[in-house]
Amino acid sequence: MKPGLYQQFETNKKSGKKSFAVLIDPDKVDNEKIDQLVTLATDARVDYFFVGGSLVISSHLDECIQQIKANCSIPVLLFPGSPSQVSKYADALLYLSLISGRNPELLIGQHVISAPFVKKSGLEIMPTGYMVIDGGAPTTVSYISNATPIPADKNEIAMCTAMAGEMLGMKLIYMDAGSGAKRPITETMIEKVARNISIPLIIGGGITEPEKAYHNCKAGADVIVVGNAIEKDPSLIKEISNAIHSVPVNA
Ligand code: 1GP
Repeated sequence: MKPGLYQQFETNKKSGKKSFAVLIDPDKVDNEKIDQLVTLATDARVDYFFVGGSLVISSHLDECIQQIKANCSIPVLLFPGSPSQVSKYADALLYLSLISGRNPELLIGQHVISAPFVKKSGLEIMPTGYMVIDGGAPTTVSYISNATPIPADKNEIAMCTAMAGEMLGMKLIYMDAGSGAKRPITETMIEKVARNISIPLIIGGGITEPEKAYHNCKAGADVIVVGNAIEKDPSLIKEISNAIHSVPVNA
């Protein structure tokens, strides 16, 4: 266990330093691909790896994380699609509660079942209010979660949901338009949410361009997550990382 990752999130938020997380879905990578991503991410000064997926059909979650850890010092955070996606080899777990939905299983049910296992893992636990925003097409997460996403133009609903999440004790808010979303989350929504919470804000889903990542950060995102676009074109890692890290601190 490596304590202090959340502290790093908080410190970065206070100073206005923006971070970049590369999402790796264990179902979509082989060893060669992991090595390639690790090399590119290290070179591009990527801040975090998020590892997980809505399904994770393959059983090589542990191996995937071990391989990342053996080849770089970038922290690995689990972004689990189900309670079975816990690996002691990661540094921390985004302990997600789907606060935008009304499916009790994903709000608290699965947490009850997995609590002893999660606690035993020794991972740093980051309680995360997970909000799915409509990205223009049904995504795996919206189907699997059986929960209606927040409509893309309902900024006030997003704002109130995030505020409630913070007041309930969540330490992070993750707004996600879903992997491969046609329409990523708007800057207007990000700004509205960011202005009304004081915990770090993670944004992901459908981000394919460095400019978008940059504008998301300017609007108030603290961490940008990109998966799909990088799977298709790994050279984007450097461009997106540069864009995110070029946001002036405390801008
Ligand atoms: C999905 O937020 C992540 O849960 C990343 O989305 O794969 O579209 O980049 P993409």
